[in-house]
Amino acid sequence: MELTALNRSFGKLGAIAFSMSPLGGPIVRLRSQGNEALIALQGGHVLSWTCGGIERLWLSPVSQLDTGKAVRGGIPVCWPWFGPHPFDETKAAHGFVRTRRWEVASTEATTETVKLVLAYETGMTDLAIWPQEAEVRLTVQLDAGLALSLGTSNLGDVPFIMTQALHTYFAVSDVSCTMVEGLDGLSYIDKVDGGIHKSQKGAVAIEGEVDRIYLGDTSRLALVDQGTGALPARRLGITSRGSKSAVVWNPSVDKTRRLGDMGSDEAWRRMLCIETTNAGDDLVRLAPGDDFVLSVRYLPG
Ligand code: TA6
Repeated sequence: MELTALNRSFGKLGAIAFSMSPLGGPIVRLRSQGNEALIALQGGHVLSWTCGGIERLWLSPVSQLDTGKAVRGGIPVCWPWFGPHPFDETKAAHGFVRTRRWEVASTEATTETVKLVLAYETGMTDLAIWPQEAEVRLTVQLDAGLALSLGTSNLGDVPFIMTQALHTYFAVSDVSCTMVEGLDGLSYIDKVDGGIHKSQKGAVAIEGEVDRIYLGDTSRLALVDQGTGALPARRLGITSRGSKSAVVWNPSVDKTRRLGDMGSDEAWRRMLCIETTNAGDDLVRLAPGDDFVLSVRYLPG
């Protein structure tokens, strides 16, 4: 559906508007309580979230839309698998919906909150990659904070197992003075150290490349950015449901260079991924007709 029709059908004056992004694809802008979010129809991808006048997400300055490549930064939707494909390494990491065009299902705006629902239903082109019939829906709710719900429905007649993630790239003043609280005592898979299982002691500090899948109660986390002389300290609460895992990732300098799409070799200093997942041992099995929701809410303070 093109932009005029989208605005006619789903736009809400002053709250919800569709436009063409300078990144090269259609986006929707949500506004509520002086806060704003930008979401691309490609991948149901949240590109930006400003809250209290501060951009809370990191987005690579070289990101482009509609290039067939996933956008680096924001909140990628990794579905219907997280990380490498479970048994076919020729398939793209983190599933295939990041580069698909999602449809607008509904919009809603009140004085307190604004809501957008985007949906993607697997089709013929996907069967070769993933032979299941399913629909994935992303609900984005903007108010004093930002909430996302990722719902999956099994539309087929056979069960399937999936993993997934809301792979959020947070903007930080400097990753060396940033920590993640709420994971103390949990076991984690250390992907930088041969995938061995370790136990977290205290808050997670970021020293060198960090790529960890934490397992257990990850429902109440916090990003604690102590700030630098130039940039203020800030804290962000991260509460989730439907997840028994979480990922903390920072590529550091070598992987930043290998990725080649972070915008600069030093970009890793200004971002930290804290991902709400069903990953590692935290698998989701959906019987025919079943639904499953993974959700997260971000709130400053
Ligand atoms: O969630 C962490 C991770 O799995 C890292 O290993 C790294 O690969 C990152 O995701 C980015 O993946 P992408 O496919 O977006 O380049």
